[in-house]
Amino acid sequence: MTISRTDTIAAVATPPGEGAIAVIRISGPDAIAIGGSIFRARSPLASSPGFTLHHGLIVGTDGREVDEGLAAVFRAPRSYSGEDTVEISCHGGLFVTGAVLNVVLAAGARRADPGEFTRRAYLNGKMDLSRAEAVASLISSGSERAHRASLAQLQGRLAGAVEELRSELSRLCALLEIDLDFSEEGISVVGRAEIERSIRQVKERVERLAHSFRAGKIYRDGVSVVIVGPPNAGKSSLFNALLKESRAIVTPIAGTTRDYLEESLMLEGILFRITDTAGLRKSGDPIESEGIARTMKSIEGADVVIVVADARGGEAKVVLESLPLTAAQQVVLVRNKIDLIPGEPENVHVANEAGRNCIVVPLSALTGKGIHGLAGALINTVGESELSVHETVCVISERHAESLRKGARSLSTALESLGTGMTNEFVAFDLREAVSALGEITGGITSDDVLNSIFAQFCVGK
Ligand SMILES: Nc1nc2c(ncn2[C@@H]2O[C@H](COP(=O)(O)OP(=O)(O)O)[C@@H](O)[C@H]2O)c(=O)[nH]1
Ligand SMILES: [Mg+2]
Repeated sequence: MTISRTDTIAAVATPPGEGAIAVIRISGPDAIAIGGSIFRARSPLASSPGFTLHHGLIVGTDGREVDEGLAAVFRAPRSYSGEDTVEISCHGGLFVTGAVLNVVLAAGARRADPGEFTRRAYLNGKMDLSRAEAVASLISSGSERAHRASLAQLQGRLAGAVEELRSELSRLCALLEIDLDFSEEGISVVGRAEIERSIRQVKERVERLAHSFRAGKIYRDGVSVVIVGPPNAGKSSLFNALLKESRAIVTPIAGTTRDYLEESLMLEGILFRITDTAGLRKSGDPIESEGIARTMKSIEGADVVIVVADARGGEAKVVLESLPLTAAQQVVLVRNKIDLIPGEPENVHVANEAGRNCIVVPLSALTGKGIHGLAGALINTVGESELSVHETVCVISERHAESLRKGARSLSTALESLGTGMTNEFVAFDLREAVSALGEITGGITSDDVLNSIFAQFCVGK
């Protein structure tokens, strides 16, 4: 992808489909000339000041009228992208928006790449990189917490925290360098103990930010939960009871759920992606075997595995032993069908089964008794610290987390250098490495490859 910053781009900024209105965005040096050439209004766009709204007709280069609408004029640098911009609001419909966009393209604009408006906003200094990325994550937020974390990032909370740490490190660097100048005369103005304490403090904060990505990832991607167990244990019934709708087919014939179904469940503002799977048993039926193979595959990517078994039998342990579980995965053991066991206690508890600590939830998927306890158990798998980090800044991008980790590593090296009595030069070098690692979060990236991979995640028109 070659990006020229001097051409004029256009795209439909609203999602495809039918709606009351759609917005076609034009940005670049010729935006107002191009917009003006296809928009017939009482006062021409070309001579209109910024922040003005015009009613008129959208007309093709051949003079044919395409739609009636509104055009908003923004003049550089006071626009989203920092360039001259025209936003045409027309009627929302697949055909009409496509027709208006074609008229704009025929008048000289180029079709925008995904995220190109935001990329220009970044390159024009309208927003730092972390805020530009927050735009994409805000748009794709699927849960309240993802939304909250993205909005905080968009408002510059992460950028603010990172800039504070960078400026503290730069200050320490300067101190070390001043000392370097004086050291030839054998005078030391900087207490190394004091520098060490400050570096340690910054390192702790950097690590805490990096660590917040554990929660950030959960906010962003949700928690993936897989329901497994022998046929007829009541997996699909449980799936339905959890989602309170009959999405999965429930039948008394063993082996009905051959593929798997995924649905989303929102608990405490966190997205749980729940998958119902085929029963686990040796099967001669090739379709069912395929389902079982898929079950095993979906277990691999799961954060939480719910093992469902009939409370009257002892299958849970056997199933648990047969699963390819990792240490990081959490297991919830559902003892189902307690409606068939009179007097069965329904308290959620932790027990050791097949050598693992599991949360045991007795319930009845049929009557709904105990389902509430399962929802509570799912929330508990997320962990107290992950649920409470929204009080502070939360990192929601792998790229940011990696830069923070890189910064923390440089700070460790700096502390080592200090500890082993290396000269200030070495310590200052490591600090500068940390400053540049943290700088990658907010900007300082000009490499096209990195920028391309960041903005490729955007939708067209943003
Ligand atoms: N009595 C009782 N029957 C249940 C319960 N949960 C599921 N069932 C029944 O068990 C059978 C198998 O259920 P299903 O959800 O299809 O099991 P799956 O094969 O594990 O997906 C169906 O007849 C359900 O009605 C329960 O909690 N109590
Ligand atoms: Mg089923």
